[in-house]
Amino acid sequence: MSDLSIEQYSLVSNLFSFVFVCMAATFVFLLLVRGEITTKMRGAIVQSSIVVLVAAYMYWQIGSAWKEAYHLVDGVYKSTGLPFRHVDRYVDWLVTVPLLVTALISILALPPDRSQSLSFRLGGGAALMIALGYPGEVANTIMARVIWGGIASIPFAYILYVLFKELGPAINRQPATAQILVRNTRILLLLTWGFYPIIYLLPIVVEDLTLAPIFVALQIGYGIADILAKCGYGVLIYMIGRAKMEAEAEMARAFKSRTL
Ligand SMILES: *C/C=C(C)/C=C/C=C(C)/C=C/C1=C(C)CCCC1(C)C
Repeated sequence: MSDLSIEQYSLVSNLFSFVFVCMAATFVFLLLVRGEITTKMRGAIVQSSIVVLVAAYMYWQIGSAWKEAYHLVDGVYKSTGLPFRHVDRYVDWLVTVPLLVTALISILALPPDRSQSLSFRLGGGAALMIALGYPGEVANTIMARVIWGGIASIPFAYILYVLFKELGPAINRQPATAQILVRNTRILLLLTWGFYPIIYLLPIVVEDLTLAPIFVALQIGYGIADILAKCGYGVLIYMIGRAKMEAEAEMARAFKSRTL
C-alpha cells in the first residue's frame, strides 16, 4: 500500500463512518415503518433491513481494519503491514446482492409459485455472479480477472434479462403509481450494479490500484454506489409497498361507494 496524506486518510475514514451511519439509519427507518406494510409484502421490508444491517456490519469491520492498516509517521500515514483488503466486500455481497433482487420480487406480491420461481432464479443468479467474480478478484493476473469476470457476467446478464424482460407482464399488473416506482427501482439497480464490474475491470487499464489517489477514489465510488444500491433501493421498496396499499384502499373505497 502506498503512503497516504492526512487528508486522504481521513477522507476514507470519514467515508466509512458516513456509509455506516446511512446503513444504520436505513435499518432503523425500515424497522419503524415495517408495521405499515401489509403482511403479504412485509417480507420485502425484512429482506431490505437485512441488507442494510449486513452492510452496516461490513462497513464497521472495514472501518476498524482501516485504523489498523495505517499509522501516522512524520505527518504521513504509512502501512502498518496489517492488511486492508476491499475483498472483504465479497462476503457482504454474497448475502446482500441476492436479497436485493428477492426483495423486489416480494414487494410485487405475485402468486406464490411465480414468486418462488423468480426469487430462486434471481437470487441464485446473484449468488453465482458474486461467487464466480471472487477468484478473479483475488487472482494476481489480468488474464484470470478477465476470464472469471467474463463468466460472472453470464449470471449478471441473466438477472437483467429476467428483470427487464420476464418481469414486464407482472409489473404491468401493478397499480399505476407502483408501476412507475418499480421501473425506477429497476433503473436504479441497473445504474448502481453496473458500477461494480467497471471497478473490477479497472486493473486492466490502471497499473496500480493501491496508488493513493486511485485507491481513495475507488473507496468513494464504492461508498456512493453502496448507499444508492442499498439505502436508496430499500426506501424505494418501501415506497412501492405504500403506493400499492394506497391504490388498494382507493379501490376498496370505490367498490364500497358503488355497492351502497
Ligand atoms: C450492495 C452491493 C452490490 C449491489 C454489489 C453488486 C455487485 C455486482 C453487481 C458485481 C458484479 C460483478 C460482475 C458482473 C462481473 C465481475 C465480478 C463482479 C462480482 C464484480
